[in-house]
Amino acid sequence: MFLLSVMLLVLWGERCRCVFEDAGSATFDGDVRVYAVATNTVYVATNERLYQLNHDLTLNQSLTLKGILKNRKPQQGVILFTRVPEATFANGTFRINVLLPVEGANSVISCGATNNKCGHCEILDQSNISILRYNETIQVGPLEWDRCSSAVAPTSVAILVKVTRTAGKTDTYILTAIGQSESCTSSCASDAKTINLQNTDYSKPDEIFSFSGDHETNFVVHKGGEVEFVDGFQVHSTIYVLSNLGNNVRLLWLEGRISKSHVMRSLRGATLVVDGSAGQTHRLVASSVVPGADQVLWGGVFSSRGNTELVLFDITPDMSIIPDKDPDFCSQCTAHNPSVPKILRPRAVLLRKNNMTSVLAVRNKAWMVFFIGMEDGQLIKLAVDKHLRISCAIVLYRARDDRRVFHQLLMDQVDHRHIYVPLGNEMRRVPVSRCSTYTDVHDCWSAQDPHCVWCGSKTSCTFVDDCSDSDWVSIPDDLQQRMVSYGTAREEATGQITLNIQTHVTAGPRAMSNFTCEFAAESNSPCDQGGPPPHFPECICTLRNITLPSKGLKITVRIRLGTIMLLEPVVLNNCSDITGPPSVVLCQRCIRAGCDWSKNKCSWANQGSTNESVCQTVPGKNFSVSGDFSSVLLDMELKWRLKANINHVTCVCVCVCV
Ligand SMILES: *[C@@H]1O[C@H](CO)[C@@H](O)[C@H](O)[C@H]1NC(C)=O
Ligand SMILES: *[C@@H]1O[C@H](CO)[C@@H](O)[C@H](O)[C@H]1NC(C)=O
Ligand SMILES: *[C@@H]1O[C@H](CO)[C@@H](O)[C@H](O)[C@H]1NC(C)=O
Ligand SMILES: *[C@@H]1O[C@H](CO)[C@@H](O)[C@H](O)[C@H]1NC(C)=O
Ligand SMILES: *[C@@H]1O[C@H](CO)[C@@H](O)[C@H](O)[C@H]1NC(C)=O
Ligand SMILES: *[C@@H]1O[C@H](CO)[C@@H](O)[C@H](O)[C@H]1NC(C)=O
Ligand SMILES: *[C@@H]1O[C@H](CO)[C@@H](O)[C@H](O)[C@H]1NC(C)=O
Ligand SMILES: *[C@@H]1O[C@H](CO)[C@@H](O)[C@H](O)[C@H]1NC(C)=O
Ligand SMILES: *[C@@H]1O[C@H](CO)[C@@H](O)[C@H](O)[C@H]1NC(C)=O
Ligand SMILES: CC(=O)N[C@H]1CO[C@H](CO)[C@@H](O)[C@@H]1O
Repeated sequence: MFLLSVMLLVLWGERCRCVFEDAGSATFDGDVRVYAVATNTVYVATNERLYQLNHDLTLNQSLTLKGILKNRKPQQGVILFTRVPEATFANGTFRINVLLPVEGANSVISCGATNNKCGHCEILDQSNISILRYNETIQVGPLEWDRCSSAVAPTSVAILVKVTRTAGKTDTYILTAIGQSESCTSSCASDAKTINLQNTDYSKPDEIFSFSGDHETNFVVHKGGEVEFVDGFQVHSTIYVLSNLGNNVRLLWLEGRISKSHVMRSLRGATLVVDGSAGQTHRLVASSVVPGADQVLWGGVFSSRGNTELVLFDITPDMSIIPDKDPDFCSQCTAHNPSVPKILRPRAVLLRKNNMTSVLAVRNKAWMVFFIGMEDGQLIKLAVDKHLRISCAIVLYRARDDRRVFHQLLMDQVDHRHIYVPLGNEMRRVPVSRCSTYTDVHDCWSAQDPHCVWCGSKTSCTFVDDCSDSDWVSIPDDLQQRMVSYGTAREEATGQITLNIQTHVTAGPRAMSNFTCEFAAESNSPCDQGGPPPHFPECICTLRNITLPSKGLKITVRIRLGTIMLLEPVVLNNCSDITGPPSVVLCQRCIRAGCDWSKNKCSWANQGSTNESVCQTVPGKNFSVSGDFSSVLLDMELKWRLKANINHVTCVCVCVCV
C-alpha cells in the first residue's frame, strides 16, 4: 500500500487544478427542508419560506409561510390555514414536507403541517407560486413539524405515481409512505395509513387528495415496530418503496396498474442483505435507481456503525412471489397469512467510504455514473462500467465549511449538466464534469469521465453535444488502463514479428471512418510493405528479418482518427531480453512491452495483446485499481486540505490510477 500511496501523491500533485468558475448558487433564510425540480424551476422550502428559483438558481420569487389559523367552519371544527402577506399579523406557520411539481398540470403540490400539528395542502401555479389554486386541511405525507428525534433526513416518502387503468387511461396519484416512530406521532385526526394513494386532480374539488378508491383497502399498513421510509420511485409500471424496518432494509414492489386497491394488494416484498460480519445491522441512508437498463439496477448507501458503503443491487421485481404475503406489511390484513420474504444480495460494492449522505445515479452511454454527497460537503463522482469495474473517483466539489450534503441530489432538468447540491441554507449548482480543464487528448481520456469527449474540430475536451461534427474520441464502453496498448507476437517458423496496436476509444462517426496508422522508426518505416490495412480500433505492423537492439527498437505510431492525432511511442523489445528475478514490476514491464508472462518468465506471445491482471498472482506486492478506494480518496483529501486555504475555490482533483 505504501508504494501505491507514494505514486498516487506524486501523480496527483501534478494533476490537481483549481477552478474558480461557479455555475450558480442561492442562499436561503434557513436550512433547506425539502426541494423539488421541475423543467425550468427549482422549488425550495425552508421552515419559514418557499422559494421559486430559475434553473440556474437565480431567484424568481419567494413567499412567507406565515398565515392565520382560523376556524372557518365552527360547526365542523375545521381550522383552516390561510397565508397572509409579508409583515402582517400571523399566528400560524405552514411547514412543508412534500413538494411535488405536476408537470402536465402546471401545478406544484405542497403539503405539510401547520403549527397546530394538523395537515395542510396547497396547490400552487408552477410558473408563479404566488398564485394559490387550491387549499385544504388534510394530511398528505407526514405531519412532521421538526425532524423526528435523531433522524437527519425525513422518515417518509412522497412521490407521484402513474396508475394505468384497464382501459389504458392513466391516473396520477400521490403515493405517500409515512414513517412511524414513537417520537413522531401526530394527534390530529387523519385517514392516512402507512402507504397511501391520494388523488391529484384539483379540477375535481370533491376528489382532490381523496384516499378512497374502488375498494375499502386502498392502503398498506405495517404490522408494528418503527419503520422509516428512505426512497420511492416508479420504473415503468412498478413502484419501488425502500425502508428501514427493525434491523432490516426492506424493499416493496407495487404494480402501478388498474386501481388503487389493485396497487396495494399487489404488494410484494424483499429484504436487502449486505454482506458483513454476522449480526451486524445495516441501515439504508440514501438511494438512487440507475436509469435505463433491462434489469432495474439500484445503488444504496448502507451504513453500519457509522461506516457507509455504496452497494449495487438488481431489484427487478420478482413476479413469482405471491402478492400480499409480506410479514411486515399488508393490504388485506384480516386473514393475513405471511410467508418468508425473498432475500436480495448485492451485485457489487461500489465504494466503501465513511460519511456518505446522498447518491444520485445517471447513465451515460454504457457507463453508470454515481454522484455521492458527503457529510463534510464533498461531492464525488464515480463511474462504473458495464462489467461493474470502477474508474477513479473525482472530487467535483468541496464546500468551504464542513456542512453535510443534503440527503437528496437532483439534476438540472434544462441542461442535464449540473447537479443541485443543498448544503445547509445554501444550494450549489455543480457541473457534472469539468471537461474543459483537460487540455489534451490524453488528459481528456485519462480523466475516465464518461461525460467528456476530445473534440477534434475544437481541439478541446467537451461534452459530446458541444462537438458539432462527430469528430471526437472518448473512453470506450468499458474500463481500460491505457488509451493505446500494444502486443507483440513472433511466429516460430518464419521469425516474423507482429506488432498489434489497439486503441481503446469510442470514436464519433467521422473520426472512426477516417482511421489510419503510420509507423516510423529512426530512419524509415520498419514495417513490411503490404501488411494488413488498419481496421478500427486496431492496426498491425509486421516485421521480418529484423534483429532487435538490446534496448529495443523505438517506433513512433501516429494514429489518426478524423482530425485527431494520437502519438504513441512504442519500444519494440526482444521479449527474451526481459529477464531478472520474478517480481510484479518485471511482470508489468513484460506485459507493457507486449510480451507474455507465464511460468514467472517473460517470452514472446503467440497472439494478440496480453492482460496485466496476470501480474496480480506474482509473489510480492499486490497492485489493484479497485483494491482500496478509501485510501486513494483519503490521499486526495489530505492533499486537498493542504491546498484548500482559499475561499470560494473548487478544486478538481483527478486521481490517476496506477
Ligand atoms: C389567529 O388569529 C385569527 C385572526 O385574528 C383568530 O381568529 C384565530 O382565533 C387565531 N388563532 C389562534 C390559534 O390563535
Ligand atoms: C419566473 O419564472 C417564470 C416561469 O419559469 C418565468 O416565466 C419568469 O420569467 C421568471 N421571472 C423571473 C424574474 O425570473
Ligand atoms: C404572480 O402572481 C401574482 C399574484 O397574482 C402577481 O402579482 C405577480 O405579478 C405574478 N408574477 C409574475 C412573475 O407573473
Ligand atoms: C382555500 O380554502 C378555503 C376553505 O375551503 C376556501 O374558501 C378558499 O376558496 C380556498 N382558496 C383557494 C384559492 O382555493
Ligand atoms: C480523412 O482525413 C483527411 C485528412 O484530414 C481528409 O482529407 C479526408 O477528407 C478525410 N476523409 C473522410 C472520409 O472524412
Ligand atoms: C530475409 O533474409 C533472408 C536471408 O538473409 C533472405 O533470403 C530473405 O529474402 C529476407 N526476406 C525479406 C522479406 O527481406
Ligand atoms: C532475441 O534475443 C535472442 C537471445 O538474446 C536472440 O537469439 C534473438 O535473435 C533475438 N531476436 C530478435 C528478433 O532480435
Ligand atoms: C484480464 O484478465 C482477467 C482475468 O483473467 C479478466 O477478468 C479481465 O476481464 C481481463 N481484462 C481484459 C482487459 O481483457
Ligand atoms: C495478491 O492477490 C492475489 C489474488 O487476489 C492473491 O492470491 C495473492 O495471495 C496476493 N499476494 C499478496 C502478496 O498479497
Ligand atoms: C464529518 C463527520 O461526520 N465525520 C464522521 C465520519 O465518520 C467517522 C467514522 O464513522 C466519524 O468518526 C466522523 O465523525
